Amino acid sequence: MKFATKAIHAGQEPDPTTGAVMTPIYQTSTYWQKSPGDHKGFEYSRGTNPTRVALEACMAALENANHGLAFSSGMGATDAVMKLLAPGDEVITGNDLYGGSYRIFTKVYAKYGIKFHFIDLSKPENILPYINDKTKLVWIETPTNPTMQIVDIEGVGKITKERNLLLAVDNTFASPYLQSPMDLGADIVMHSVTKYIAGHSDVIMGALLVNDAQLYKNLWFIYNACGATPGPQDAFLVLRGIKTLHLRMKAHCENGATVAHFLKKHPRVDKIYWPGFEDHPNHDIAKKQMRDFGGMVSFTLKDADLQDTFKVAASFKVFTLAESLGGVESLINHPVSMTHGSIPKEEREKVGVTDNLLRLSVGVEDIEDLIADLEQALK
Ligand code: P1T
Repeated sequence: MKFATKAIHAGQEPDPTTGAVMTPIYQTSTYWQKSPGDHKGFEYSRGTNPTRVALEACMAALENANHGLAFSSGMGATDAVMKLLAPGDEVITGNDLYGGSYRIFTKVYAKYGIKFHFIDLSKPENILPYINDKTKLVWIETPTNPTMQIVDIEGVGKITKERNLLLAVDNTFASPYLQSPMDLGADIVMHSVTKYIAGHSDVIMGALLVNDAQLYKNLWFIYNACGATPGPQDAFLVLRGIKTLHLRMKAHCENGATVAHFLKKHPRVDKIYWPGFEDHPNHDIAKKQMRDFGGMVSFTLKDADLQDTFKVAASFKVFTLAESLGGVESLINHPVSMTHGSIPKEEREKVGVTDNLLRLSVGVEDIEDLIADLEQALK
């Protein structure tokens, strides 16, 4: 099956009891057993719930993976991957990441004896000097949040395969519509489902998608033992949102490209971060591993300090000033004070997360209204 057909049908058979075409919200915590252990495959909803099982199968199909696990947030999914590790293990990751990922690595897992190397991942071979016998996992985000760096998944995957390391890819910014890390050598694909997959800014959820049966078993153990699993209402909302993922992504990409080109010519804009530009440092890799360039665009304001940037951020009328991304509505975010506040100034400034940086999640509204809003706000 191709992408759109999977988005609409994968994991979703008519309900066996009633024939309901849409997967019902199985609002139950527990399930009847005829005699102890004799049940219909469901025992307790922390571990399995039919609405969530349908969603997990659909997300796995979209990522070309054998197994899916839904978590109560993207951070819950990341947390489960970290729990595969033991004190003394080492992780290699990028120097531009969602602030919450940086926070859980440095403030939670470093305390448990796990060492993280935050490095420039613009070339796969950059990881080589950091690999030693304690290295267990390479964690990459591509495109990165918020400076839209592109990491060569296939290149990193070759290195991790040869050395028997796990490769996890946070595919949130691209979505499965634009990029398939499993086909490029990833062992684990992670999503903040909250974003493009759910698509309507009304759910917080995460996911892990894997191929290897033992890895799935290990992650399922953590999922059930630690319990960061979402409820059936949220699973239903995501199943509903996912059916239009392909339609939404086409519109996000089209509007994102128009916005990026508009900003590039604007006299108040200094740097612009969008992988579709030929002069983006890893444009060739983006072209190779992505099917389009997405709806996320970041830029800096020329000669602007924090107060000037706040003023512009608060001047939008169609773009809403808010954290998050990937919903149908356009959002503007100030990373330094909002999503990336937990990254120390000297760390974030090395990769361009400066006081004058703004990040747009370009939605699917009429493009003329988005451009007019940018024009008036930048004045
Ligand atoms: O918010 P949550 O569903 O827990 O997902 C965390 C997360 C993980 N990975 C990436 C790349 C993300 O962007 C996020 C969440 N990001 C935002 C809320 C944001 O505005 O950037």
